[in-house]
Amino acid sequence: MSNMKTSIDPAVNYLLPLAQKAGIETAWDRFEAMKPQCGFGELGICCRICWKGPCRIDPFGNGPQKGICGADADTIVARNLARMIAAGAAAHAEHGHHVALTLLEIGEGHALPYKIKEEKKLRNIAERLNLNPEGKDIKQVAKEVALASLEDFSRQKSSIPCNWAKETLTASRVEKLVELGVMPHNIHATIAEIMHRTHVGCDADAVNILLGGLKGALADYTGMYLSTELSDVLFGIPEPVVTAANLGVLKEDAVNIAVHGHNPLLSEIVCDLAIKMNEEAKKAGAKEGINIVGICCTGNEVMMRRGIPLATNYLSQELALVTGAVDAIVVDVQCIMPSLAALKECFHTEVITTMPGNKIPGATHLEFSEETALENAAKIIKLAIDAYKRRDRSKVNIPDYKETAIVGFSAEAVLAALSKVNPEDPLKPLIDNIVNGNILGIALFAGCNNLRVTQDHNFTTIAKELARNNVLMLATGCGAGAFAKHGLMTQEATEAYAGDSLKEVLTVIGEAAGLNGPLPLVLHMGSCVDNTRAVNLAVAVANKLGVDLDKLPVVASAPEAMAEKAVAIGTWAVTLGLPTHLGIVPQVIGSPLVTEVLTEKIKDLVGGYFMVETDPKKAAVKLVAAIKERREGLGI
Ligand code: MSK
Repeated sequence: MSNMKTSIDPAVNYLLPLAQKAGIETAWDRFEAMKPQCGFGELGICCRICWKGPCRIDPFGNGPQKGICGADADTIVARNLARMIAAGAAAHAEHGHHVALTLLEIGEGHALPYKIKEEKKLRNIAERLNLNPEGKDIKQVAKEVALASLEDFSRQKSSIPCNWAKETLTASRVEKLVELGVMPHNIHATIAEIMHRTHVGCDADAVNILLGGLKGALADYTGMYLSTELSDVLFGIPEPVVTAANLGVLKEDAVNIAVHGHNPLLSEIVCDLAIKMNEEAKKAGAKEGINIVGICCTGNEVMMRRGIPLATNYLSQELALVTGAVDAIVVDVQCIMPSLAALKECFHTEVITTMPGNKIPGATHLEFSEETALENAAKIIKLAIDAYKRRDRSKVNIPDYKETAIVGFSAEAVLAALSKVNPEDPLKPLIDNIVNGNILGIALFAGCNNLRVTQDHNFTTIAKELARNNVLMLATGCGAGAFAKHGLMTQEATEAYAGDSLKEVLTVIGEAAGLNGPLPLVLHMGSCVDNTRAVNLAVAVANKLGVDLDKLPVVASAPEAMAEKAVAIGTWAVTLGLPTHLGIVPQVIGSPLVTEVLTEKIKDLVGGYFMVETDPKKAAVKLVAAIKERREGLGI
């Protein structure tokens, strides 16, 4: 392996040598074997969209400067980027579509093992979507909200923006996006539009393609927003809960079931049923019964809503199995390494895929449907209990590492905590402290792990620097997982790393909210689909101040971005007006034009822009500078 440290996670550093000794291959080995990675791909100048190719542009100017069809580097880079955004948007769209369809079925009275947990939130959503819920039966409201959400996948009139985009942004942002022609009217149509315009022989104007990409990113935002809000309706609004993170949450004397992926529709039922089937596990010899743990964003979902501990984040998912203590890993969609099934050969673990469009050769496929969710979950738990009986105790190596994490800071939970300080005007304490400088600004950490950097290192380094500078921090996805694993979602972290004024504010709010101490240093806002929770809060602040989002001292950072979804999220963050940091060099720099548009010119259009900085300390300096520039703009 190279000299770059693989991870700062002690559990990873404990297990990786064991894996290597046992000849078990992990992502880190495959990353090494892949080197040197394709330079054309890294620069984004490889085109594979037709069978005349593949074509690639010579970045040094000596070889071909155009593909066989005549597309130049700008066109190729812009097309590749737009297609990544479309793929990210498709992932979130499918997630949101699935949840909305489930809500519709509930509204129509179908017998499903789900119920509406948050009636008040559902009615609030209905009001927000102008559906006038007053006096209506809750099932009727569910049906109308589901149909209004599904309309965002089916509307044919391109002049009418998606409901969830129009009703969740500031009026001035909506106006700007409509004016730019990047407001989506239909999520699926917008994805299809990108796939069409980037087809061979279509849009060759890089800037025009990028505008299509912004529209795709806003389609992604729309799908994400409705996913999160409707999931809250069905499964509950997250509230602060104390739990734990890292592989030490696995238990030697329990049937350990890891839930992994993104969609809570199955994992919620597995969690419910695990309580009921606990005795069965005990009868099988597991003294501590069933222990559900989470990985990646299904992990974040159940951690936020139920306090289920998080085993690990994206990059170390294979190592969960290397502990030899996971009896079943149940996966749904997205960010699941196909290599998990191969690990099944070395351990007793049942690797169970559940979604029709997400199968892995070698895994056990147990198809999930909403109608049969209870039976599916029961079968999964039975498979896990059987596997537990086969567990080879000599192969069990649970690293003794776990950290406390206080998680569950939905927008509602943050407002509830603030309302303890000022019941009449909950946002006032937050805004006052931003205005007086006690809080310099707000940073949203999002995104994945990426092997190109030391796992979790960028997240923790930037966060400690921002904390020192009194920046309030929110996190989602595998970034949130990183902070949870490294103890930065604790009150102790606030004491240790927050600047004096930030510490004071977090203490006042935390004490008022009954936490007997400060709020944690980084607030866990959920899975990667939940980034819209941060927008919810930012829009409330912007509306209260009477400014648009691009005026707020709010920044975003994806220090280890990896997935197409992260590309889509980063792009909508920029489109909504946020300076957005990437800690990984994006695959666009083969086009100076595209690079310039994304990092500079776009600022004139939407206010936001990308900043690329791979050094986490320098990234923190740049993020603080961006916040200060916004503060100056506001005259504070
Ligand atoms: S799981 S998209 S690695 S955050 Fe949401 Fe993590 Fe990124 Fe997947």
